[in-house]
Amino acid sequence: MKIGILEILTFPASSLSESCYGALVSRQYSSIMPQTVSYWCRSLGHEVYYNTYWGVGNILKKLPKDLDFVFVSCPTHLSHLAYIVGKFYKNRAITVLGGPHAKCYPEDSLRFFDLVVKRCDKTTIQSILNKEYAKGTTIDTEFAKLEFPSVEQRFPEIKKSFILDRSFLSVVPYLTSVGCPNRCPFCVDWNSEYSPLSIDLIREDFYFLSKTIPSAIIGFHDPNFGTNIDEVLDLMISINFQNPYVMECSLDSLTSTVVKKLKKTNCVLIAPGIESWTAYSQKSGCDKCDPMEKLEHIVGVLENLKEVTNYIQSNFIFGLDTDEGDTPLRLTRELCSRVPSIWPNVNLPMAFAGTPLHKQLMKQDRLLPMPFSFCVNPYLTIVPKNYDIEDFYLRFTNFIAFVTNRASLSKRIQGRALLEKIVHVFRSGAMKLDLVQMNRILKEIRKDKGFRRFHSGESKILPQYYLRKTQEFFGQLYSMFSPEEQHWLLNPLTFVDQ
Ligand code: B12
Ligand code: SF4
Repeated sequence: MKIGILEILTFPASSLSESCYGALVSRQYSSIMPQTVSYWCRSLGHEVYYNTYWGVGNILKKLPKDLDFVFVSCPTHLSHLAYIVGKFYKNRAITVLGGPHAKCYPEDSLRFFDLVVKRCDKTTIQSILNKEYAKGTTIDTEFAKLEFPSVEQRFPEIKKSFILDRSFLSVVPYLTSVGCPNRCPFCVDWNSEYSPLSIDLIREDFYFLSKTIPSAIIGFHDPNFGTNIDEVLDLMISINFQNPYVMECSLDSLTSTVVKKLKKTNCVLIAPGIESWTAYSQKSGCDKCDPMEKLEHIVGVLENLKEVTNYIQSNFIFGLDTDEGDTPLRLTRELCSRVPSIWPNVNLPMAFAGTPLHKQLMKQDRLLPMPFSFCVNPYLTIVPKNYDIEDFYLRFTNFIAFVTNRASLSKRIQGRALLEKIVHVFRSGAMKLDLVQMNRILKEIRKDKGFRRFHSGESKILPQYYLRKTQEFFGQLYSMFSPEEQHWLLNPLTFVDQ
């Protein structure tokens, strides 16, 4: 059979700089599961077309037209693009949606796809191809242990993200574990079992990577890499694994022993999750600290990390129920002044269905009825507990203006290698586009009372601004949808705890 697999990685680019960003950066966001599904289908003897969409070109031309099955994967904010693909192939192939959006919103996804997959293994995919599931089914397979193909086996898929056919600067998505022992209420993995993958297989993959593509960057996609970090670093050191790599982990896993080991490897970017100044302090290894003590502790850890890598991104969330007044962003700003080389990545809280946060906000009637495309920065889809909407956006806008201003940028790139400078300039530019959006939102807040009432939860009527923006997200393709489908897009099933 002919099978297509498409992973959607970003919005369509609307300018040359966005196209360049897509080609160089977003293209490297590809994840392991679509590549794995592609390999499984190949190994079952099918003719497989795997591709990713990184914002350039016509999304409907990324796969052949005449397929028997189409598998699509996307995060929630890009689900409208997946729905376009689902609709396009509706009567041409059996359409299947998997990935983060499918996992959180299967009922809504079934409006546009024949089958939706929450969890799966190779046997599930085989059953789908054998047409064992009726159209309209949500598939959720409990499995004992997920087995992934080796890097060598999924190499044809990995090569798709190579730039100009070269591995230099391309990222190979990699997992050393699945699940997480922590229980953060905003995370889709809050109730998953932690399970490390076989160290022997990891060793074989590392040998293959260093022999075949030694300059490719390894992107560790483990939900919580910190749990496994000691063992993986020991392995890297013992076999002298020198591929560059990027990793995300909670700050508490960066103990002095781990930092010593990190120094012996080729870590080019590290992104510790700090999340908040007043909550999740155990994740920063600072359980009983007050915010000022936490700041000192974090400055200490980040200073040490500077000896490991030049590129440190610290991850925060702004707008949690524990956030109040100017403390959160003032302290983040203070952190940037103390360690000016860091990139502070501040996300707004998102309550994805299936998480305890979603359940809590649904109960408190604090989830805003917004189309899925807004489930990403700089949009706010929840009613914050301690901020009025104008106050919230004013603080956030000032902060982003500070992060992207010339002075902050020049301090951040001082003494850095050319490539690091380019990446920072690109990221600042992309963030400035968010700033433009945030200023427009502020303008709407000030001129439209309905906008304010919507954000305080008093009105359920979607403001005109968001309506126009939704149509903009779809572009000309909006007219592909019938009036009923357009109604679905504007009123997604976000409130069912699925
Ligand atoms: C690695 C990762 C990334 C990487 C790689 C991105 C990517 N494309 O996966 C990077 C750092 C680039 C990234 C970026 C972002 N991420 Co991210 N990321 C993760 C993370 C930590 C792990 C995902 C993973 O690979 N897990 C391992 C696999 C094996 O498990 P799994 O995903 O549960 O998959 C199972 C099933 O879902 C299914 N499946 C998965 N994919 C597919 C595909 C098909 C075709 C099929 C049939 C089945 C299937 O099979 C698996 C086994 O059952 C998750 C958090 C988490 N703890 O899961 C967030 C997560 C996926 N990210 C999230 C978000 C919001 C983002 C960003 C928007 C953040 C931001 N503010 O910019 C960007 C979006 C980038 C993009 N275009 O995709 C959300 C998505 C929620 C949602 N509903 O959309 C998550 C869930 C975090 C959260 N908030 O809880 N992320
Ligand atoms: S530590 Fe990370 S992966 Fe684990 S539950 Fe918290 S946010 Fe999710």
